[in-house]
Order: sequence, then C-alpha cells, then structure tokens
Amino acid sequence: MRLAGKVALITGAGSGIGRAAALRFAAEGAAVAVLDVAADAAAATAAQVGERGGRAVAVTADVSVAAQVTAAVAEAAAALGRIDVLYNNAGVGSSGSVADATEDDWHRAVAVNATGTFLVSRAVLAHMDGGSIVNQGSVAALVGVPAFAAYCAAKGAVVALTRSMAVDLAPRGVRVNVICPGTVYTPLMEPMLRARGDGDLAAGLARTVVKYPIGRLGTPEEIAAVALFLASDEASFLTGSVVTPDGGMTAV
Ligand code: 1HS
Repeated sequence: MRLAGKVALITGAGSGIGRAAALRFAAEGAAVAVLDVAADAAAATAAQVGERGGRAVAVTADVSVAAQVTAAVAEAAAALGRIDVLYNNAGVGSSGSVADATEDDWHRAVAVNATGTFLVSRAVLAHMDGGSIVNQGSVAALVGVPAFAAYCAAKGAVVALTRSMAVDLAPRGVRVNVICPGTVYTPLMEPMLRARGDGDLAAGLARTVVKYPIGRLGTPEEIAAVALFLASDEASFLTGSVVTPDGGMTAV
C-alpha cells in the first residue's frame, strides 16, 4: 500500500499506460482522479477501479486547453480533497520527418505532449502541498526515432521541463521526475507501427521489436510500476531524474 491515503491525478487514464497506472495506484491505496479527453474512456477506467474496491472519479479535459484543464483539476480536487501525486501521462504521437510532417501534426504533438504537461502541472500545483509529479517522456526524447520528428521534439521538451520543475519545486516539497519508456503497444503507437510496416501492423511490430535487446515490447503494467515507484515515498531522494524502462533500447 505504497500510496495509502494519497490522492493521485492521472492524465490520459482512459486507456493504455494511464489506465494501468490508475488501477495500480488504486490497488496501492490511492484515491484516483482519472482524467482523459474521452469522457467514456475515463468513466470506464473509474468504473474498473471501483469494481476492484478502489475509489476513483472521472474528469474530462483536452490537456492542451487551459480552461478545460483548470476546470477538470478543480473538479477532481473538490471531489477528492487535494492532490498529492500527478502523473502527466497523456500524449499523442506524430507522423513524419521534418521534411514531410505537417504543421498541424507538429503543433498537435507539442500542444498535447509538452504544453499539456505544463498546463496540468500548473493547475495541479494550486491543489498540492508537497508531493510527486511524474512526467511521461519517451526514449524518443533521448534518441532519434525515424519519421517521428514532432513527437521526439515534444518529448525532449518534457525532459527539459522536468529538470526545470524539479529545481523550482524542490523548496515546496514537490519532487518531479520523468519516465522515458520504450515502445509499449498502446493505441497511441498503432499509427506509427503501421506506418513503419508500410501499412502492415505486424511488419511494423517486427521491425520495432528487433530494436529491443530484451526481445519484446513493454507492457502498460511495467511502465505503471515505474510510475508507482516515482510517485511513492520510496523515491524520496529522486527529483529531476530520467528513468528509462526501455528493454535496453537506448543501451545499444
Ligand atoms: C511511444 C514510445 O514513447 C516510444 S517512441 C518509439 C520508439 S521505437 O518504436 O522506435 O523503438
């Protein structure tokens, strides 16, 4: 029960890693605010938490829209009392290299992955008295991923923002760290994987797995376990750290 008595807000918790984290955080004793742009997906995650005996509320926001973020965070804090842990998990992929990506693709990737992390962190801090913020980066922040330019740039910004937040928020007793996962098969990844396979998802997966010395992709639960550690008091001396659960991909 490493999050006993804590209140956690998780963005992008309607599916994938965010849903896995909501279920794991609740199993470890946290009350969870499930935030997602898709109201039905957020409600489904909150229902799954409840079915397992946990406490969760669902709120809806596009993390790139300040007014929606402020309202959703206030709703969550009003329902659960305060916020001790924030997991900025919400993200979108991108398509193309700098030569062929569209401006809309660039702006959307930056708006959700980077600006979303900024907006939600700023809103949550108004309801935090000490705690832990876990940002979702990517191996794409650390190495060049082909035809993924906007995503790489945006996740690189998340890593830099994490270090800045860690320095600024330490006096307030807020730790800030970033997870840089390797590929986990989630809805976010499917377009990129399919493109990598020239339209064939299986081929794209095969061309991706060979990049991982461990011989497979990660699971949402494996990334959620890292987020749990960083959220918990077990990580009490970690702030500004980059933690890379990537199956050895960046070790090569
Ligand atoms: C989506 C996740 O942040 C990983 S970025 C893609 C890395 S790989 O598929 O080129 O190994």
